[in-house]
Amino acid sequence: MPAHEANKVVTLEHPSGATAKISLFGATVISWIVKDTERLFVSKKAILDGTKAIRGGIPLVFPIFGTKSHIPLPQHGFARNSYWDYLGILTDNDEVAVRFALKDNQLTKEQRQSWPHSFRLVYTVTLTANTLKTILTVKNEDSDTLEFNTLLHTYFRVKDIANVSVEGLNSYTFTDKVTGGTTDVENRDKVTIAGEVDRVYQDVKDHLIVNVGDQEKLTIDKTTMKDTVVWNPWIEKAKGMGDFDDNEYHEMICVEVGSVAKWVRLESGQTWTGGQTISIV
Ligand code: TA6
Repeated sequence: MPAHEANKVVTLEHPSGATAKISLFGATVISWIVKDTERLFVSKKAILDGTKAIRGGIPLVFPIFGTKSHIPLPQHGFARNSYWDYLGILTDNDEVAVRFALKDNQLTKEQRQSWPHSFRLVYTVTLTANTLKTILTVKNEDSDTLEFNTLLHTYFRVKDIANVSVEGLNSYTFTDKVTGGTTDVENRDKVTIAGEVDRVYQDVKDHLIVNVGDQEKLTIDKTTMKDTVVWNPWIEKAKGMGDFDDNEYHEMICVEVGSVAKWVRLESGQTWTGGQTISIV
């Protein structure tokens, strides 16, 4: 049986000095350091005792995005609130990877009642000198078809949100949660943040650029993840989160790749694979 150590954190170390840390709780990436700089944001008020999803890093959203009236699971599903099994570390001379697994038999009775499917998730985090790849596979081990949403809820650390922009979203339709779910079409080459932003851009191309300030940029190359969410809580929503400091909205932006606008259908016995590679340019 693979190790299952509650509250444990796995550290990946690359010969270049790059490191990553992943909590077994939610298989949440909670740190990614490249060139001695932390690239992910984790709130200083994040709860790390397993009683709440970690506020920051890369929470893994599955099997629902948001809430669904007909599926009484907590917001964003159970994957980020569950202890995953540690499957081990693989290294070669250029990359170091770790794998985690979550199966239906690790869920609570309530979770199984809310989402009664036999499944197996395997999540692989791979570190190289200047990239972090996070790939999820979903195996339908049931006799029936299942449907799911999934999303990598990545919190990028930035020095000042005023100097941040996201490129690659121009011309895409988005649903705007801030305006109550209206849809619109993005017309900016660079999406900037000057207030609360909570948008699901649909069917977006796979290559995005996040300018994080000081002439530094990251790229996101997504695979099989159709949509991209851009989120910053700004002042009022920041005040409303107990696990987020009132002023931390200045220091983060969420650019989240996922398949959330539509359900992903998975036939019995089928496997789905999707994820992202984030690169420091
Ligand atoms: O990804 C954006 C979003 O869906 C926002 O609407 C906001 O709710 C955010 O996720 C954080 O959700 P959480 O459940 O982690 O507080």
